[in-house]
Amino acid sequence: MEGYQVIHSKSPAFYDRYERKAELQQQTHYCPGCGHGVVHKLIAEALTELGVQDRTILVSPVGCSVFAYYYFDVGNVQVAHGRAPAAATALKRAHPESIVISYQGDGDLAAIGTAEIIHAANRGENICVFFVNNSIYGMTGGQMAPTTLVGQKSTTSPWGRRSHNEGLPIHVCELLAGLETPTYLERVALSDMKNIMKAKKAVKKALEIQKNGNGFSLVEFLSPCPTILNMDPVVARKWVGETLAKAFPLGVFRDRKPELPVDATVPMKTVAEALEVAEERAGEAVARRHYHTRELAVKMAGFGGQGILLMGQLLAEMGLREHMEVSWLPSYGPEMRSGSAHCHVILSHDRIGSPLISQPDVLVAMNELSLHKFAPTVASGGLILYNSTKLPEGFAAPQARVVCVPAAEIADRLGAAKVANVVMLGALLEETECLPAESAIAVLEETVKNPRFLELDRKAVAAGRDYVDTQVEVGAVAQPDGYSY
Ligand SMILES: Cc1ncc(C[n+]2csc(CCOP(=O)(O)OP(=O)(O)O)c2C)c(N)n1
Ligand code: SF4
Repeated sequence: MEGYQVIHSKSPAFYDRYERKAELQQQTHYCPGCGHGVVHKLIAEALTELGVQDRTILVSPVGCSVFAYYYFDVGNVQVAHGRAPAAATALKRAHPESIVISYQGDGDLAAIGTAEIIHAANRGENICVFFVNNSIYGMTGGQMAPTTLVGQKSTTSPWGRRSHNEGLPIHVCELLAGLETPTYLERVALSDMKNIMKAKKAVKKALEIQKNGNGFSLVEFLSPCPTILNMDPVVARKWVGETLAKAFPLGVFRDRKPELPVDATVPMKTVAEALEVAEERAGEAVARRHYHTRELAVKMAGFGGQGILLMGQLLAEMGLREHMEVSWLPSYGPEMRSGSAHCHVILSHDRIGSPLISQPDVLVAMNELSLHKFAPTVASGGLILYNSTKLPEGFAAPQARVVCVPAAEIADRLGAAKVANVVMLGALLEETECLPAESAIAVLEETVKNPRFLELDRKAVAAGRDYVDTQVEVGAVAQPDGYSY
């Protein structure tokens, strides 16, 4: 802009736009005067200054800051209420080179997540926890938090917190300072510029500790929540400095690297070593087979009792036999029979990020309900296998190839309606060529102990493959009135 010089600009650790709200892309979702925005800014600036944005993973909580992932241009994971330190532990251990941040409110960290924070700190996990203490549950409308002050009113303590009934406020830094393992614990306040600058130093220091592999840090920010406290933003900031900081003294509660004895009598082993499968696995890696896809995400759905979950397990077992990474995630309703059941199976040559599939490459729909429900979610260019001779009238899934396989009818002809799932598995193998059919037979031989059922399952796999081979032309797409070639 002419006549102006930009001396301060947005940190590159933030996205340019807040994508969630088309109409408010330059505005955060936080209330005016909220401390979360300030903490975000301090973290973003520190990430840039330390040059670690590219390898940072931010774990967002449940609470007003649940949408932190809309702002930070880093790896983002959002987790269930209170579980952020546990998720951060897993992320850091799986990716030791990354910088992992657990971002949490006081309801999240000090109420439902009490166990997670204490144990993560006690294990001395090499993570940073940024803990926003605004003395109240913000997002849910102002219930009492473990940090609510004695006498402070909330929707669940309308007469004010009473120590004899609700207990005294929990001082997280002091509590964690009772443990041997944390490296750095500091409480700061977002009450004025001087304290905000101290808060910035604390954020940077915590990140540096992690960067240098020096263990667990937690920075607690006393933070204004003008909306719930029903205060003007300026008054809320003042209240933080004058009232909240009196009950929660500011300062450093721990600043030293713990010297932990290493028990040399207990050797460190990987899970594979402990299970004595390490060598075998190493050999297997060389024998790894490569199919035409790097990853195949399959959703299988139908009624309970149709063997949907078993079909998924068999496919996952087959993947394991072929030395692939696999995941199997079941989902079923409360009814044992006739309720809906579905499962997600991923076969991959790389590590699997999440077992949850939102856009399957392949949908196996064993009934009409599942076809209608899940077909729109199938990825463009994906495949739908439908258990019928033809599609329901009016059904269309233009983005995918739809192939009808009358698995139930074929199973009936084989003399056992319940092997329809195995027929469909055979059809899936043939249509996708994702895994060799011998692998299915090997898995069935291991799983099915009764020779009569095993024979039936063999026939079912063969019949499913045969149907696709002989009845479905290459490139066929099913239409409501049958096949169009
Ligand atoms: C398991 C579970 N219990 C309860 C809730 C409801 N809930 C959502 S946010 C929240 C409190 C958030 O307060 P806080 O952590 O202090 O964060 P703030 O909103 O003040 O930033 C609660 C209780 C939930 N989402 N999940
Ligand atoms: S309710 Fe409070 S914590 Fe939540 S966004 Fe508004 S000011 Fe911030």
